Amino acid sequence: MPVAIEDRRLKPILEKVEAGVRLSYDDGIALFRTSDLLAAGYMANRVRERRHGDKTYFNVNRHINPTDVCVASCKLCAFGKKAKDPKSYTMSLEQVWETAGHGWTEAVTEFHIVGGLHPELTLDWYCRMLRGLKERFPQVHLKAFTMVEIGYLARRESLSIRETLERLRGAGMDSLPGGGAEIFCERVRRIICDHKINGQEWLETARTAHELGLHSNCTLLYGHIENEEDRVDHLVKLRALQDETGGFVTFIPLAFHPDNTPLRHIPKTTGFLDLKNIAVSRLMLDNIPHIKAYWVMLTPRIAQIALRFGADDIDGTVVEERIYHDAGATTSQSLRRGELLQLIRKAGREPLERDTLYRPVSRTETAFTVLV
Ligand code: V47
Repeated sequence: MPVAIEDRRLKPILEKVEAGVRLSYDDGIALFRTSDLLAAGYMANRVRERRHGDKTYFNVNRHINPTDVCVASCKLCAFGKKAKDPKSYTMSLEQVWETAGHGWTEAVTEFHIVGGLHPELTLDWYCRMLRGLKERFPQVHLKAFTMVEIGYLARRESLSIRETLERLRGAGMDSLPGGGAEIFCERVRRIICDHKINGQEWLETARTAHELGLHSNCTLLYGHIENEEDRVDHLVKLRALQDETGGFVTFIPLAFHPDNTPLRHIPKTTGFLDLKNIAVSRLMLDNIPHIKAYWVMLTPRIAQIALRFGADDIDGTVVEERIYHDAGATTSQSLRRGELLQLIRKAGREPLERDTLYRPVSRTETAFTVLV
């Protein structure tokens, strides 16, 4: 199909995309630098449709954030609080289990569980939390703990990453979400999140999880002080690890939300940059099956457009989102299943409810079956 490419530097990239050839680091830089967003979007959409046709995935999930107490003081974050802050909270185990059951009449298939780096919650506490959730909600997939939380727990318990992951898996952890990767470049990491594990440690933790047979997602945080080289370097590192392990399921580009953070002087990302990140990640990450347009972060309007710029997933019902809303997100905290269906259909795509590992889900109003 003929396509108008205004930026002539993109022609060799188009040829590679049409031939299914892997893009180079320099191609990634050219894509980030071009203002020809429509050409980048066209190419990403070609790749997306080759892999998934019109299919657009979503799930019925619930976020649970057991605590916002965090020993780190990352400049990118508006969620974490010190234990002595009267506005901080830590749920009891009973409160976690009770929260899990609140919300919709629509049965959830996934709990997405992340929280601050709490100085006193032990590995045993987290294992009891997972076991209690599995007892009460045996059919629900537990996607829990960023690589950063795993690294912190391991250090506090003087255990290896492998042993920490094994214990959590034994207690019911089914997979890991993609958060905490931010940007692997140490120059940037030192400024935005210097209290976290470094980029190499994030990748090593993901590698260990994958070696144990656990799947995970991965992310990149853009729109703060990083540059195009930092973004492409990050994507290339994820791609290299995926070549080795095949353990990443979905990539989620995350737009920085500056409100209520020490970096609040940084302007919010534009729709242009948001769509560019979706498109470039689809084009660069040729070995990661899914690209998610996280509607909470992008707004449902931009997420819908992203489904024509490389994304094939829109995340889920969420029910109660805190991390982005603490940082000024103006989106709703939840969407109903019917609203997600409408969003996808109105973008001319075919909605497909999935579980966390992308097996199709069939449901009545209050129950579901994972079709294997
Ligand atoms: O780890 C924190 C980021 C992540 C801010 O795996 C911020 O399916 C922007 O990882 N502005 C949490 N971003 C969210 C996340 C996620 C979301 C949806 C789906 C999945 C998945 C994962 O959000 C954090 C951090 O990288 N973050 N603060 C902020 N002010």
